Amino acid sequence: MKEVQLNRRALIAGASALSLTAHWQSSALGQAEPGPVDAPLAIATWNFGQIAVDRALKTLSEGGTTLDAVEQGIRDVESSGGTSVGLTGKPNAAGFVQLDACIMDGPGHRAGSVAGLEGIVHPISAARKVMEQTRHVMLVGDGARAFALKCGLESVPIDGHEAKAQAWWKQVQLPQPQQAFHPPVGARDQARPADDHDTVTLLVLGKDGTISGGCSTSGLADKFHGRVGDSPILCSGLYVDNEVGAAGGTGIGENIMRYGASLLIVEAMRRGATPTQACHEVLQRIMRSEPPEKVLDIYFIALDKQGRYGAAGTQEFPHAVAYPGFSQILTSPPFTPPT
Ligand code: SD4
Repeated sequence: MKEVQLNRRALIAGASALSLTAHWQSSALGQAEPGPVDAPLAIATWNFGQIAVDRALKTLSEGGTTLDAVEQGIRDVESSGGTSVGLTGKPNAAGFVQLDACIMDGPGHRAGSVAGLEGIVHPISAARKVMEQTRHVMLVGDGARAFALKCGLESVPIDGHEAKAQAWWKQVQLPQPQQAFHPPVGARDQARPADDHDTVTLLVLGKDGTISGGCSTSGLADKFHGRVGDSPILCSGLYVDNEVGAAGGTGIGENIMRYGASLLIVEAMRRGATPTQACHEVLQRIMRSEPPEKVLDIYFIALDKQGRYGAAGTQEFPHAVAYPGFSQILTSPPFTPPT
């Protein structure tokens, strides 16, 4: 697996090698950013995103739709034994893995999502079933599990969870309002906090211009029982607009969902920003509104209808990109807003 740092130094030093493959071009912001590529194109969060993008391209090459590509790519990560996606994910504070997932299809602007889902092996498939087999967009908790079971999705028993969760709620100490609203506090440029969360978010552009996206996660480790993050919330952890492009997030969901960040990124692209510029614009906007001492730990990926893609976050951000003849982990540098 080859990692490429998306910065000016890499652009200059590696220009001959990189330009042959990743179509780099210099952006108005002075940072390297990828130029358009011929679809199909897939981009996904983190190193495990490579499993997702490779499977997405394979699914397309076998005749699948972009929606199939998203579902299959994410299913592979869900069953890869990773520590923050699927049933091997991070337990919450009560000791249970509660999963969030969402899927969105450009054509028809359709979407489905599940939140707080327990004991279902492929939450992304549950989200797709919500989209395709109900007149709703989102199902949560017990209802989402019952629906997934009714659809015949693979499951494991969750006997006794409810009683234990109630016992956990009885003894939990609630933080004071100020501590609750601003966790954790530290230097904004400090290294990324310990590996306590990660979401797979996957965006796919098909040859015909069709765009689909999805995400799946166990959410933040040690979260409150019942806590839902940004990932299953449309416009926050994921947004797809077939006329423009798509965006998705990962990181501390509370710092994404209060801004509807994925929608903001797509809307910035609608106004003419490239995917990288759009991610930067929204990061800058969020950073401006938050206390400077607050650790935000948020990351975004985006692609547009023209086959451009980009990613950026508050810290170094590995993400996977694939299109025919190319599949790599790229690493975007920490975003620092212009002064
Ligand atoms: C959440 N955004 O539940 C998810 C977790 C995540 O990288 O993506 N972490 O808040």
